[in-house]
Amino acid sequence: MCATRATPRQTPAEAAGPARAVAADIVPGARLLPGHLDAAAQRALLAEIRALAAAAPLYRPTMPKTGRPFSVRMTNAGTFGWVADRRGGYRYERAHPETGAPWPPIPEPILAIWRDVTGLAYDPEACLVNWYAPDAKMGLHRDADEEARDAPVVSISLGDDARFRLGGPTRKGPTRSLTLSSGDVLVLDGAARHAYHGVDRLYPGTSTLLDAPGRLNLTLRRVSVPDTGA
Ligand SMILES: O=C(O)CCC(=O)C(=O)O
Ligand SMILES: [Mn+2]
Repeated sequence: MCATRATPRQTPAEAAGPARAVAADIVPGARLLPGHLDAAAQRALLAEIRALAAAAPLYRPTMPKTGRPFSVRMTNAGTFGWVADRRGGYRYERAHPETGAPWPPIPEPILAIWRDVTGLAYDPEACLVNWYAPDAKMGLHRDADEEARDAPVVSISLGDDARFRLGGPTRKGPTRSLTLSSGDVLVLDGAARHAYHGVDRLYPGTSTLLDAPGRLNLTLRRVSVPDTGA
């Protein structure tokens, strides 16, 4: 599977040590699936994301406290989209904050990845698309705006490698870094579902999937508590 990875050279993080298969050792419930998507699947997904971004353009959310813009540009698919601004803080909305249009549905191939890696009977309701330009990053945070607190979060990486930091339940606790490469899928379940995490940096030029240096990340989340019939 790794043979299909579009990473022509080692990143500093990879050169530094065995950072690829350790996600589960950092926080129980974190499962890294390196190279889960082969090159053809990555290209197919990219076409889906381009169509999605044509309908729901990438935009820059702003920090609720300071009003400063994120370095990451975002859009969403699904019933709910994750948004952030001074007016309402971090939250889910049914419509794009700039166009006012409902988010497009989550493309079927993306739902298929969720079903494949989680084995769950219910689907995600939000697919956050993060676009990282080469100098973009995402600070340490927890995904905590969902009612469905026990549903896993599934994260899909496309494009250049990124240094992902994964910690524990407190912001100040120990963290470990791992490299996320194009085609990797990371499942945050159990304790890891509530762990602090962030993206420290990109390694521009490590993937040839995208036309320009940068990285796309898809984060799939269940927002409302699923009816499991229990
Ligand atoms: O880009 C990533 O790998 C992580 C994204 C993330 O944590 C988020 O969107 O909440
Ligand atoms: Mn997150």
